[in-house]
Amino acid sequence: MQNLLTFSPEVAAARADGRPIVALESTLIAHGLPRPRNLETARALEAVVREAGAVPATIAIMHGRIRIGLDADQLEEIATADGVMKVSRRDLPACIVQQRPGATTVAGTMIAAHMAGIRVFATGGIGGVHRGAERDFDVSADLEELAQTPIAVVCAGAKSILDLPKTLEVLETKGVPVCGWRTDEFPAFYCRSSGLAVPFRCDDVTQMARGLEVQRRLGFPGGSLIVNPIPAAAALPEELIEAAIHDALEVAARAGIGGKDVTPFLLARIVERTDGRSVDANVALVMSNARLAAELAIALRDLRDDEPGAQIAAK
Ligand code: PSU
Ligand code: MN
Repeated sequence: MQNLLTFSPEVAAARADGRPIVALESTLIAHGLPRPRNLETARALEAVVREAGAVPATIAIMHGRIRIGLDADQLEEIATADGVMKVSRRDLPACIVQQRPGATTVAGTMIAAHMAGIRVFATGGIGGVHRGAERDFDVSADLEELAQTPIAVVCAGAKSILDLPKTLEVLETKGVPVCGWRTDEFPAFYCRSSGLAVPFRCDDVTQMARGLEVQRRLGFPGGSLIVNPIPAAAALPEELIEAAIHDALEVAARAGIGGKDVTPFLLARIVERTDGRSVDANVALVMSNARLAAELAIALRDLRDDEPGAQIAAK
């Protein structure tokens, strides 16, 4: 399978030296943020990971290869080309054989990152159980991926375009640890709180790394979700966002949007309805997640075998 992967020189060197690497997704860039902020953000995310002392690996599909780390031209292509495919698990084979440019979702990025030996991934929000899923069965493949692929995903929770209580229920059923970073509540992307409790809270990055290491040594197949609330200064008022989401859901239903188009459609509509304020918030939270992911990747590298959590797990 390794021959499906192409590493950028920067990521290849980091792997050879055992330096901490943070995976970054590309659907957020191609389909989640409007131009030109998307490309600026893609670059800024890589910069913040480097500043924090780790190596960024933005992941996308190009020319029939899974690219782990993009150069400047490739990053620009993913951000500006028309017809970039949104690639989740089920889309990967077709995207590769048809040699189409593809932007990987949370699920797609987790698969690629795991193949590349990367353990930590930063994004904005995950996909989840959509409102009304009891009727249309719209449940993101991201949840299934978290259940089966061992990557730590750092995100700002999920938008309330989703049904957040149902999303948390599915994560529990599938045995995915959800860890609140310095919070007791599951964050709602643009807002710091959702009124829903997280099962675990963690205030220390080394403890979080230990938890991931224990999970690995237990032989659990799946990943973890680390939820990091949007920085307070960037959070949006709940009324503003709820009104925008309401409107977006209505318009999507009327227009008969379905399948993989639902999430990008809702995101674009929310940008319009908030006069772009949602974009500033989105950029701020994903930057904060990238920084935390870098700290976590560094803490994972620095874990020592004789640490208490590690010893217990080894027996
Ligand atoms: N949620 C966001 N912004 C995003 C996405 C989700 O707040 O850009 C993207 C991610 O790439 C996620 C995907 O993996 O949408 C989920 O799509 P779907 O709901 O079709 O599974
Ligand atoms: Mn869906």
